[in-house]
Amino acid sequence: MQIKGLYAIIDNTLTSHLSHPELAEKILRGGAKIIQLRAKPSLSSKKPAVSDRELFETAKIIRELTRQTRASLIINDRADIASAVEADGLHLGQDDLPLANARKILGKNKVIGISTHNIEEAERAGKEGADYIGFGPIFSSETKGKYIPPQGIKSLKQVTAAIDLPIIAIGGINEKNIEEVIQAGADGAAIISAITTAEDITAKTRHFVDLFNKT
Ligand code: 3NM
Repeated sequence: MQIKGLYAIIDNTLTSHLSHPELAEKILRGGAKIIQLRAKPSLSSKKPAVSDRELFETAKIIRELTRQTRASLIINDRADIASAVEADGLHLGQDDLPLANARKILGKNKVIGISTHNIEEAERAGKEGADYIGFGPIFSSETKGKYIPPQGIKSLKQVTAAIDLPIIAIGGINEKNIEEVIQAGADGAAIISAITTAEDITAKTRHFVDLFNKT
């Protein structure tokens, strides 16, 4: 699969009235070709995280939706769930399973990406064999949960110049600032709130998909 363009994250942290499959359906209808399932416990309530079975069932439904729309599915954090639903890939954070171990579970043919928050982490992820690098937060983001200082466009430019892997920029990306992100050399943009909180999620997704198709 090609890691390029809109990378839409299916996360209902800010829109808990929609289930993950409902969000995925709207976003896929907007033409997204890469989606990531990110099921974290809600930040605002004390609800526990979803059970493994529930996560698996959700991932299975979304896998089917991506098959119907010829989109790729990446699972956040969980190599076991990625493997169980035959996802296209896995996305790891700095505190998740080490890449080499996740690779053993998933094999060479699955895509594995890593979240990085500075150039050193990005370079390390490249050396460890990541297939793509998530870099951020570029701008300040309400969605992440844990506060990480925004890295800005200047750092994004440094990373895109230094690392010869697809770079997916993340964090606070919206309609107003996405051009800057593309001009900084990012191969794609991972977006949550600018899509999930839109009045028309499908139309907003389509807007971002078209923007990348133009470039
Ligand atoms: N990871 P939004 S920022 C999930 O910097 C996530 O690694 C980040 O959501 C990182 O598009 C972020 O609403 C949140 O800002 C992205």
